Amino acid sequence: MNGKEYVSSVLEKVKKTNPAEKEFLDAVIEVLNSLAPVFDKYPEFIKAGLLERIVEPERQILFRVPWVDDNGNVQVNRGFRVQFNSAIGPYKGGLRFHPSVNLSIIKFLGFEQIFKNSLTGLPIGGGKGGSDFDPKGKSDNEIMKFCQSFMAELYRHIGADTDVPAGDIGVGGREIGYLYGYYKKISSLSEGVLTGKGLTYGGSLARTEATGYGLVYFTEEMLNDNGDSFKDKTVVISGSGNVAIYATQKAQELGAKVVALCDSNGYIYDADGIKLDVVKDIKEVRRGRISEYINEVPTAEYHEGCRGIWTIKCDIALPCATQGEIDADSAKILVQNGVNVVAEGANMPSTLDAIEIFQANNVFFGPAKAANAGGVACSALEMSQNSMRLSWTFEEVDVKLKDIMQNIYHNSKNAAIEFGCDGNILVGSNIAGFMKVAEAMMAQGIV
Ligand code: NDP
Ligand code: 2IT
Repeated sequence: MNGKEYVSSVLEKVKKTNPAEKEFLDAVIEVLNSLAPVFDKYPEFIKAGLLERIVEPERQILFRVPWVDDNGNVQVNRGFRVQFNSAIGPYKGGLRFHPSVNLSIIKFLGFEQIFKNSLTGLPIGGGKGGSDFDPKGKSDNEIMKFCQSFMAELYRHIGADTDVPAGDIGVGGREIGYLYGYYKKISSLSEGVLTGKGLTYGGSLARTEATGYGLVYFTEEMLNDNGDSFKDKTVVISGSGNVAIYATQKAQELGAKVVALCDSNGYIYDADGIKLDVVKDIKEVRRGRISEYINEVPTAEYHEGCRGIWTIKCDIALPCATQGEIDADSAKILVQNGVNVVAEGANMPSTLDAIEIFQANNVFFGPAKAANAGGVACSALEMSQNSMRLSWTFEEVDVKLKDIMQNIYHNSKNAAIEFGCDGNILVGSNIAGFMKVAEAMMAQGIV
């Protein structure tokens, strides 16, 4: 059996055994489609059933999360933790709280996380979790009650050397604080069981900024490598959460003009460049909606519906909201408008069709697992600091983050060259991420 035949036989099996899991299947297709040349070079991987094992999570935990709202009503949500692969280190990956969360979404995120974490060069395995809980419109007390009930079950499955969750959509500093406090109470352990912690109880400087900054460091390296940079570029960034805000900040620092941001209701367009202090006040302090921006900046425009953001002419597009936010139609419009670079801050924001369109039109494409690895990389640096019981300065962490992002770019580029796909960072990142996990799994026997 050659590499191509092996990959398609495993894909068929994954489709048959996970029929209703669209997001998970898309993520598996995207990775496996890059790997055929690896199996031609290392047929021993086929004999070891490496792919069959890697597409099956080591463990999937589903649980009931009951809590009482401010009106005294009992609410029930579903909790998830998928511990996907621990070949190179403890399971590591965020928790997402969003009403759309289901097993397919958590599995796609966990699967991506395996290769992303490997690309960071740090010893962390892949996992993901979350709940269909909707934090929007909930009081602080309700958020705390939910987090405590969620942790009342999760705590028995995690630990500083077992599985280390962090934030993702709907989970930021506030939620991590409530989750950590309850873990400590019921386990009696003060340990680095979560990352993204507050600075007063073991958090790392620069973790808040890390995903957005890392995305821009990665993209700047890709641009520099092609004789270009962020300076004077027009940039569209989707989302207005953690990743979008700090991507905007770093892109502006490098001389770009960021003209648009969005949330799930609509987008703002500010031809003069987004005023980030206004956005931070709305989103981080008031937990408001992006539409409020035009109250403070009346020269800007607000449009209902988030897809319209991709009709804005730009040189660089950084999708930083959620999966599937750029479909083929949006990709075509971006290309018609002359986009030169698309780098993914969100996980799987471009559909498989959209990626094909970018590649067919020679758009420089930075895939999520490479471009947004800065967040989890900094999480691993938080784990290191917790183990040492020491803290590094912001500058020390930032220098390490930048170095990691530049290495991810070059390792992905070099893997693409080695396997005959020069210039294809998507294929290169899949192969580079896969190789380390594969070698670790080969060394550890059939487990
Ligand atoms: P936040 O919760 O801070 O922000 C999410 C943003 O995306 C909000 O503006 C939100 O709008 C918008 N959004 C969420 N869902 C949708 C949707 N269905 N349609 C349109 N807009 C939506 O999350 P993060 O910034 O942390 O995460 C953003 C993306 O980055 C996710 O894909 C996440 O997996 C990825 N990521 C995050 C990392 C991190 O360290 N935080 C690390 C690596 C990747 P609204 O307020 O209306 O919901
Ligand atoms: O998708 C991601 O990489 C994250 N949400 C960050 C995970 C982490 O453990 O910091």
